[in-house]
Amino acid sequence: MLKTYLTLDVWNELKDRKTRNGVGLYDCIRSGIENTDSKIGVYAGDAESYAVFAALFAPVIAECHPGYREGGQQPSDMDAKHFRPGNPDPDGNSIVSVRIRVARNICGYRLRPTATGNEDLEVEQRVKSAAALFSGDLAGTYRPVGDWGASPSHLPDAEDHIFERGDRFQEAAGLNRNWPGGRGVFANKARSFFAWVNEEDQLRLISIQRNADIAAAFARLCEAVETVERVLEFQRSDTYGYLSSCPTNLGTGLRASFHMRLPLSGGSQEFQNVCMQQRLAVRSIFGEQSAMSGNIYDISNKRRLGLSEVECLHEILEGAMKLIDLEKSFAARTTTRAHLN
Ligand code: DAR
Repeated sequence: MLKTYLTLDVWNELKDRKTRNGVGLYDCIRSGIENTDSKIGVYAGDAESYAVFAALFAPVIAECHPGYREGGQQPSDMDAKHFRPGNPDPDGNSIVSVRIRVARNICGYRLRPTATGNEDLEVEQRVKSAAALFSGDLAGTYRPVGDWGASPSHLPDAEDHIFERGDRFQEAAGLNRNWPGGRGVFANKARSFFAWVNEEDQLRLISIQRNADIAAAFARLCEAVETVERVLEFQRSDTYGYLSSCPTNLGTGLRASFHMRLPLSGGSQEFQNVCMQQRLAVRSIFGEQSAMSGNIYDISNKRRLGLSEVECLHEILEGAMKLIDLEKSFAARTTTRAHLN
């Protein structure tokens, strides 16, 4: 997208601009300059970057969020009572787990790509204080990344518990500066809720169900957000909603992903058509930059801006149910062929 939208005119318009924090155009485009295979290639160095470098960010944002119209009021709905769906996978054959996360950044600090070491440490302390308010199912412990040590025996066993040093895209964006200072993970006792501190955003709140119960995952996440909002105020604008370093996470900052077992239809042209029509992103279950392997897919909502958190969940739910129907139709064809042979 950087190649497409950083035209010579846009470059000449933006190249000498700085935000009040001193963030320049290069701070925002370095990742895409150094990694020309980036899908996006840009990160915002601070909140003001979205306005100061709007000539570049606005078209990127429009492409990241299909159907988004610049200038609208971004809605927000983190009320779990507004999302009470039925079980999308009553047979229990397709959905292995569901994970919902929101990205948030605290007012008064730069975004992570240009954050100073002191800002990272201050954010870490503020989040730890907020995490001390978690009670009941959310109660747990915070562990700085530096504490994990090198030996795998120290690493927690839950796949979503840890985050590692950022990939080459994040490295070039400046997200690994002062690693591992100020980074850490809060986990509740049941390992169904995590708070990542100072990864790509200052805060990632993550709720997991190792089944298809997306309503339970969302209810837990809403409780966690309501708790931390007692002491933390998040960066938000009327048009772009909750601000994040990557334009893909503006608006709600919400990525809801199902890990789905689709042995027959997974990867087929019909599978790809449903994902396109339903605005679904498909990733490996081993991470965004990992290769696909096996027949379990990470299926998530592509749109995060221009609709509310509850609407994001309805969108991914509808998409997942269509993929389950497709898998069943493939199974029926297989059965029919078996009968005919
Ligand atoms: N790899 C970067 C980031 C794409 C969006 N994913 C995030 N933000 N984790 C790219 O521009 O391709």
